[in-house]
Amino acid sequence: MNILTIATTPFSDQKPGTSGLRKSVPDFQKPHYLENFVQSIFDTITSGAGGAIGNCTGQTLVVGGDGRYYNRPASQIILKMAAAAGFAQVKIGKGGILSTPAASCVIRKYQAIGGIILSASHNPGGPDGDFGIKYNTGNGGPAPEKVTEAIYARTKNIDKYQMLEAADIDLDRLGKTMLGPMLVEVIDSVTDYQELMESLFDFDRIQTMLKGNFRLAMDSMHAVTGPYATAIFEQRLGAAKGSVMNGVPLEDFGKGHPDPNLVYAHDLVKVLFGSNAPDFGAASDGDGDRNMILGRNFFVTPSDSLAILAANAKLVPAYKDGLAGIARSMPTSQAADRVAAKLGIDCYETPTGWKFFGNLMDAGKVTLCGEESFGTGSNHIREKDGLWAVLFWLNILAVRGESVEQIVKEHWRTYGRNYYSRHDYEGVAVDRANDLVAKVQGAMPTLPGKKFGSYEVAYADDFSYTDSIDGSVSTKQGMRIGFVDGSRIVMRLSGTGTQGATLRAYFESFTDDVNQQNIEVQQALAGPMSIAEELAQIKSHTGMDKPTVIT
Ligand code: G16
Repeated sequence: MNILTIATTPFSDQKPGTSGLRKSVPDFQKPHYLENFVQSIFDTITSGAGGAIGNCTGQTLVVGGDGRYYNRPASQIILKMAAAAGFAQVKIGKGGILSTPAASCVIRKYQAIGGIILSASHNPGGPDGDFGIKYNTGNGGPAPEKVTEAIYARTKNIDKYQMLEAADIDLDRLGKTMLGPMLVEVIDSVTDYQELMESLFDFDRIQTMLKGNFRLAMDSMHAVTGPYATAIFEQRLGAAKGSVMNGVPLEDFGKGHPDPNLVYAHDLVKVLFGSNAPDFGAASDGDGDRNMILGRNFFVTPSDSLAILAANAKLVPAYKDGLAGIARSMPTSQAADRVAAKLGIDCYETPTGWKFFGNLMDAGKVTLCGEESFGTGSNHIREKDGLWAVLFWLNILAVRGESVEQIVKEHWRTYGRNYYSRHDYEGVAVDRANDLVAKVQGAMPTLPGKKFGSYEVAYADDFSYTDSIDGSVSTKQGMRIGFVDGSRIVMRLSGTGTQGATLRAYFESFTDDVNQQNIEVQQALAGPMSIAEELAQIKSHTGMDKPTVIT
């Protein structure tokens, strides 16, 4: 056994964003770039910095990725570095593939100390596309900020990394192999995850529905969920063959943009908004943690979806005894808060990023979590979970026997409707985006009490969050302007893009008047949108007349 020690110098741009380090593939292919970051993860684990575990020796690590371009070579590098770092065992998905929720499931099931997930989520892939890497801790969830900060600190002074000199492992053959002193087990990517899903939902009932007249279309967008969706929906639950669209994972996602929204999931949108549409449509993203839910000619906002799952949770076996609490990210609409209030449970508001839900779930404070960015999940794992959300909806539909649209509209009648939309301005020059933020931040102290037509500002602040479990404080998590009538504007810069800056502007208003619940969304939110333009001069700062994506 020969362990090579390789001298290196730091890269200055390895600060993890909202969800790990995301860069273009050519960035990751630079000599030492991936290795520096992986060694920084291992060094952080060993040093115990930021509350990390304190030891790699003898431990089990999980490795898996979304199958995008560079997943395979990166997996081989990580395996050899893990062997040099002293891990006793690595469990890796076949072909180096595990969806993000499956990786979380495997970490928890086999009590690994953590996992390395290779994904840039919904960002496009291919030789010129994006790649990403993140570290999840032993609870199966994304490393908390104090750990990612410790990893970043290490990347800034790293001077060497270690790697076992060995041949590549055959990642397509299931089973165990020794890599030097370390055991590598190539596991089926689907089995553990499917087993977990069967333990949560009423598969018999869903199967009866899917074998009947109910038609389903699931768009896997040529990304990681293809094999999972085919195994679960078509093979296990009896949906018609072909119900899973774009089900073959491709390294470049078929040149698509695997982001399940109304713009990028155009194949599915065409089917669900076309003639003879199926009863239910869903899409998931590059790494399988996001979901979009559609009914026949009907879009369910992710914020409404969270609220509806919460309101109907008792219909699902795993949640039949009720929920401990709900959590949503700050920009997510307040629809879930209304359900929580009615159920008499707490609703927590956290910054954007799934990592902020982990402590609340570990402490038993919340059962369901959700984000406006097409993420929904529960305490069954510590990641958001696209196919879980689809199964949750199918379970509700099977029990209630109503259409998606009927269920959503009935929800609005009961709880009121939170109109909601997000406008993204992608690829903005970074200094222009920072100017916009500075301008709004500067205006904020003058806003409370100010009137814009019929809208009066109730509060304006930059969101700051104190974790109620470990006391850690995260500041500057998004500018929010709340109005007396319950409407809100939120603006923040995305932490997941790789080119320039992405401005996200979120708009929300509320009505409990059933006669006002069917207005076109952009029209219903026109007031807050024009106030945002007045305050932030979005058009001139971004140089764009309209958003690049509206959801
Ligand atoms: C990641 C995070 C989510 C976050 C989303 C958008 O999702 O895990 O918590 O809501 O990014 O973040 P931002 O608005 O900063 O771009 P994913 O699916 O990309 O891992």
